[in-house]
Amino acid sequence: MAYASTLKRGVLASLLVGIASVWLLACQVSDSHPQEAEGGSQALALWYNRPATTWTEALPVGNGRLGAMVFGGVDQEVLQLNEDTVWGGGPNNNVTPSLKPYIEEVADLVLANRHEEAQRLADEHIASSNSGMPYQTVGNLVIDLLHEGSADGYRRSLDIGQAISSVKYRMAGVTYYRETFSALSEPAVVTRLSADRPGQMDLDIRFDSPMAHSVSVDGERLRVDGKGADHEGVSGKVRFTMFVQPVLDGGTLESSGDELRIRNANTVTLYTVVATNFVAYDDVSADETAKAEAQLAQALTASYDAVRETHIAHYREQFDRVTLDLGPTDNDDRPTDERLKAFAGGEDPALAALYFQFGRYLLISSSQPGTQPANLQGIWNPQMTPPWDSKYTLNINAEMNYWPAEPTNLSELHDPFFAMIDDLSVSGRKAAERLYGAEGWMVHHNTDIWRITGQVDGAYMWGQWLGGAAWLTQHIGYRYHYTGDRDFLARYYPVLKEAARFYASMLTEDPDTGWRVLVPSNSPENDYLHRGEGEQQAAIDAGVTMDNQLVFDLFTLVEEASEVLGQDEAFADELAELRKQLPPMQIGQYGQLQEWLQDWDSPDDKHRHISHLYGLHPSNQISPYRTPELFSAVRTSMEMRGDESTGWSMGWKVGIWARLLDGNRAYKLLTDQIKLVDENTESFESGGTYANMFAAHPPYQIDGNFGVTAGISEMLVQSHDGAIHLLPALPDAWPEGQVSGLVTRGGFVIDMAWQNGKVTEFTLHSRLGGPVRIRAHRAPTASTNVAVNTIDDPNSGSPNPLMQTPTIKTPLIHRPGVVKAPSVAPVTLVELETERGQDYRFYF
Ligand code: FUC
Repeated sequence: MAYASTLKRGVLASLLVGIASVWLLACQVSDSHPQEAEGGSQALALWYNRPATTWTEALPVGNGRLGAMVFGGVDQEVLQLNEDTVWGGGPNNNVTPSLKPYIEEVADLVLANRHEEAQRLADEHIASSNSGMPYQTVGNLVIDLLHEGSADGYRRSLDIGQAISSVKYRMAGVTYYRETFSALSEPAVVTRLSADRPGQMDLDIRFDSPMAHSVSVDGERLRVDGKGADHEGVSGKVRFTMFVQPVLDGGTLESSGDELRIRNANTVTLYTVVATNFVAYDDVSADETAKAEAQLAQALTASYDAVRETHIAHYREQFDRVTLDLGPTDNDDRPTDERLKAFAGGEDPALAALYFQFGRYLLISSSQPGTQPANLQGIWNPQMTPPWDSKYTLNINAEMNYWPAEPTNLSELHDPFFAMIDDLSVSGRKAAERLYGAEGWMVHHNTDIWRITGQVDGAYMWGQWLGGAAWLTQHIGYRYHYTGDRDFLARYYPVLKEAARFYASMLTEDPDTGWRVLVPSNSPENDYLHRGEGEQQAAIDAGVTMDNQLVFDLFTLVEEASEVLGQDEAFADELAELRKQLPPMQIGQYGQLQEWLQDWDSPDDKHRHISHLYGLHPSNQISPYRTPELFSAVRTSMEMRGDESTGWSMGWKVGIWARLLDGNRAYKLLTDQIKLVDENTESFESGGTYANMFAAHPPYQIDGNFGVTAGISEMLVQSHDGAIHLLPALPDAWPEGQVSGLVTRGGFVIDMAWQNGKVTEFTLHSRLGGPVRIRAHRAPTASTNVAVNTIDDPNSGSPNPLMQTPTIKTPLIHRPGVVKAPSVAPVTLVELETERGQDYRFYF
């Protein structure tokens, strides 16, 4: 069946509604079996048989910096554009020194156990000059296609094997084909419109945006000049210039007002560039127009085919490092949104594999060396004030974005995150000194492109959190442990050291216990005293479990780095001494891991944050082999918290159940997250996935995608617990499969296949050499001539320096009777010595 093409002009919104209603009146098109852009693979495609009618149906493309959401209409194509430095406001830091006496008073009240008074005082007085600036859209490139007739055979797809989005349909005997990509090799979004008959391309090109902007025609190109908005008293300092340059094969190009008109062309290729005056978080002195000119010149030097080819090659060099096959699907002929709807009830392991790979696609598309790190929405945002300003929330969300980077073989995509940490280590000195009179650097629970470090959105349950620097710097450890890169460690050692100096100077003796604690802080973003609306709640505390775990990990990392680099022995000794005085983890009255210093957890608490479980994941302080009671306590806490929550929370829970070695429960969480929701879903904590596979908080938040990708890799291979653990949490739903290219600590790359839920063979590629331990259901046999020794004591410690596990304080168990012994599948531990660059093959 076909649907009529209508040619209407008007504002974007009415056109989108128009597309929707035409669609509803006259669908369905689907006579065609899906076909990919040439060279693509069906298994790696998202596809739909109708145009996008909402933003979360549109398909994202990006080169780390420049992003577009492609709607794929028949009468009208819309590319909603982003550039990762288009933010509101300008260089500033929201550190407000007048808060210092209040922070001190709140700390004293907490230590005197006057928590409610402390909270009241904090709520009244602790707020910064601003709560950060918003990430903003550039606007919409609108292409009106002036063909008339009925379209059939419509297909819109995103080929994540090649990073190309495409639209195809037939109208009046002509097949139209359109593709868009954000070139990884050039600084441009490239769109080509073509047909299988000459002279069919009649189109008008224009631009609209909610941002302050002007549009003009500059020679044969469209030019837009715009600026970032003023926000919360900070004036907008970002300026951007955008050019859209059409390149025609045949036909004519004319301008009319601020539009370009193309008639009778055979093909049209549009090169869209956007540049800003942003140089660094404290410098907006660049010439945006000169940058845009240079970008356009660069994009136009090669032919379309050459740009496309280099883009694909660049993309595949990163993407193809990991392949994943979790089993077949019967749903190949169903559009992606229908597969999402059916996932929980059906058998579609291939969709879980697609979800995993889509997370890698999104990281490649939103974070490349030299770009800004992926923010709350990666780089895709149509608004001027998106939810939470689409900033960087540091009490889980920003870190989660980078969980897949090292294990899924995309290490260099982690670079923008380190660059941000570097910036914060400078801007955060002001916060440490002026708010706490402390040494080193710190940041609270949020930052933005200007690298603000003060409290955001008030103290309440979030703003007064002290853990930002400690959590961020764990990533320096991950990078080092996965790559063994000592130069990197040396380069970032001062950042680590200065973060540790902040915490060392902040740790205060708790008068009740004598332990050294951080105060005032909170367990992100949960409260222990929750009363009815309008009444005083309380979240502020000292020595919360997550803070203790974070400081423990940071000090441990600095001690390790100091030893590896042979410097600062005295400082490392000082940290080791302080580390011993941190509170131990505690197992409370229900057998749960205590979230706070006091046993305040409630079995009714279903809060989305599970911060105290950081000790199990992403940290490695808790283990079934080394700390069985704590391992069991985490399980109890997870049972208490329940499953369904926000997208990112469920992504985290997939990883936690994987670390709890429970594959079926991890899979259950996947089914909670891989379920179709739409833009009208209002429930704040229900998770789910939009038609375009963006994760829903709701609303859209990219961390849910990255959390699930990291979680699936944790289900297949783990390496945090002194050994490479093969298939630690495989669900019954994936009895057969194979994966290649997953990376572990120690710089090992794993290719593996399994059948009947058990590994049948694997190859270990040793990038760095050195000893390694492997944990599997039984001892493997080596095809290569190498000695493999069975290790009897699972707690004897890894011989590989990059796979060390910490020795933590003995936990306090308040009611030993309620702590259950964990039940975990028996495993065999073997050890071998590897040589740098060699492959080792094994079978069972
Ligand atoms: C934290 C979370 C919210 C949301 C926001 C961006 O504040 O508690 O759920 O993800 O970050």
